[in-house]
Amino acid sequence: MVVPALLVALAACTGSTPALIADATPLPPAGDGMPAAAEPLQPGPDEVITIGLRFMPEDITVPVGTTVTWRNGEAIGHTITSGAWGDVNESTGLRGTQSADGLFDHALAPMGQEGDTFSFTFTEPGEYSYFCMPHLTMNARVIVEG
Ligand SMILES: [Cu+2]
Repeated sequence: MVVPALLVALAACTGSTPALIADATPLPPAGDGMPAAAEPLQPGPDEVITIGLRFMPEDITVPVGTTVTWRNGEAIGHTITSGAWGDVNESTGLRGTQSADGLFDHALAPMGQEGDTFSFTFTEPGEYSYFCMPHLTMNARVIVEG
């Protein structure tokens, strides 16, 4: 008596599963806490995207000889300016100091316009800090490994 009853219960449970799935509303894919976008921007290999007044990723590590490309992911201009930055406020993310060193300095056009990408080839190992001149939240590094 016990075994057939259990089989019936399992069958009923299994039988109801497709109906539950069919009734379920599809959930949006889990993100990083970013608002859902029609075309979510993800940096490709050796690529940095400017989005939300940040560089993404803020630290990128590449082998020596790599050409890194920056791509503007929003409708405002940025600069890719090499040089040291520091004294970043932990709560606001704003840097307190900056010092361009002239290795590269490019005005990145808004997304979709001519000049919305910039590439630079790193031929020496080292840590290369850079920032966006007008936006104090935009502070990042390229780490070049030999
Ligand atoms: Cu900027």
